[in-house]
Amino acid sequence: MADFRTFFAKAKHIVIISGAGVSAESGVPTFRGAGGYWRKWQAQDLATPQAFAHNPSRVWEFYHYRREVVRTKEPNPGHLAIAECEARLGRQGRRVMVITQNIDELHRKAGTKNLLEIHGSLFKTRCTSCGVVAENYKSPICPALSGTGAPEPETQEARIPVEKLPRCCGGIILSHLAWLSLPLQPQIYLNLCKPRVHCSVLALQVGTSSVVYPAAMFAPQVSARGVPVAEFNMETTPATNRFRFHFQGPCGSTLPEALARHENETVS
Ligand code: BJW
Ligand code: ZN
Repeated sequence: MADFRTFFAKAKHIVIISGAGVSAESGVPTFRGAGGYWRKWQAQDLATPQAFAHNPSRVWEFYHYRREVVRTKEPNPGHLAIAECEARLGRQGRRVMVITQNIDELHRKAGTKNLLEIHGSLFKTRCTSCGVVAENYKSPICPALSGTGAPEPETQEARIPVEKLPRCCGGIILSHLAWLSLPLQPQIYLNLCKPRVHCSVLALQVGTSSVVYPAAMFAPQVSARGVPVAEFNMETTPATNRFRFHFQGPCGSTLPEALARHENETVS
C-alpha cells in the first residue's frame, strides 16, 4: 500500500475501471459467481440480443427486477472514496476518470463527474422501432410488469404477454445497454474512453472479473506501456499476475485507505 500511495500522490491522470464488485457492498448482485443467477439463468446469458429475440418478456422481467433493486440502493464507501478523490485531485489540477461497466448509476449518485458508463444505464431505454433513446425512471416501467421479476416466482417462466411490454411509437422499448456480442457505442468508446485510457499514468481496476472485453483490455494495455496498475478485488482474476498491485478484500474497505489524502499531495 505504501508503494501504491507514492505513485498515487504524484499521478496527474488516473483512470479507474470499475465493475459489478464495486456495487456489491451496496447490495447489487454481481454477474458471475454465486450471486450471479436470476431464477435458473445466469445473469450474463440474459444480457444478449439473442435472449431478447427468443423471449422478450423474460428479459424484461429480468431488467424490471434489476431496476427495482437498484433504485433502493445507495453508494457505499468504495463509490464515495472514488468521488471524493476525483473532486480533491481536480482542485489540485489533476484528473481522475472513472470508466464503469456498471449500469446502476451508483457512481453518479456518489457524485463522480468524470464518468463514462460504457455499458449504458438501467434507466435509459431505446425504442426497437424508431430508435429514440430516453431517460426512464418509472416504477414500474409499465403496468404489466408490476409485481413481476422476483428471482424465485412460483413459475420461473415469464408471465406477461409481449403486447403488454413497454412501448414507444408502437415498437417495444428495451433497456439501452451494451449487450454481449453488440459493439459499444463508438462515440463513447472510441472518442472518449480510448484517449482517456491512453493518457493515464496510473490505473485502478476495481471489482471486475476482467473477462468481458473491451473493458478487460484497458488495464493490460496501459500496464504493457509501463503504467502501474492496481487491482482491487475480493479474489484473484485472470489479470492479477499482470499487474503491479493487488489489494485483496472488499473495495468498500480497501479503496478508502488507498485513495485517502496523501501527506505529499501538492495543490498546484
Ligand atoms: C468484489 C467485491 C467487493 C465482488 N470488492 N471486488 C475479445 C476476446 C473474447 C471475446 C470478445 C473479445 N472482444 C469482444 C468479445 C465478445 C464479448 C466478450 O467480452 N465476451 C466475453 C464474455 C468472452 N464482448 C462484447 O460483446 C462487447 N462488444 C464488443 O466488443 O463488440 C465488438 C465484438 C463483438 C463480438 C465479438 C468481437 C467483437 C460488449 C460487452 C457488453 C457486456 N455486457 C454486459 C451486460 C450489460 C447489461 C447488463 O448489465 O445487463 O455487461 S455482460 C456483464 O459482464 C455486464 C458487466 O458489465 C460485464 C462485466 O462484469 P463485471 O463487472 O466484471 O462483473 P462480474 O460479476 O463478472 O465480476 C465481479 C467481480 O467483483 C468479481 O471478480 C468479484 O470477485 C469481485 N467482487 N464483491 C471488490 N466487495
Ligand atoms: Zn419509437
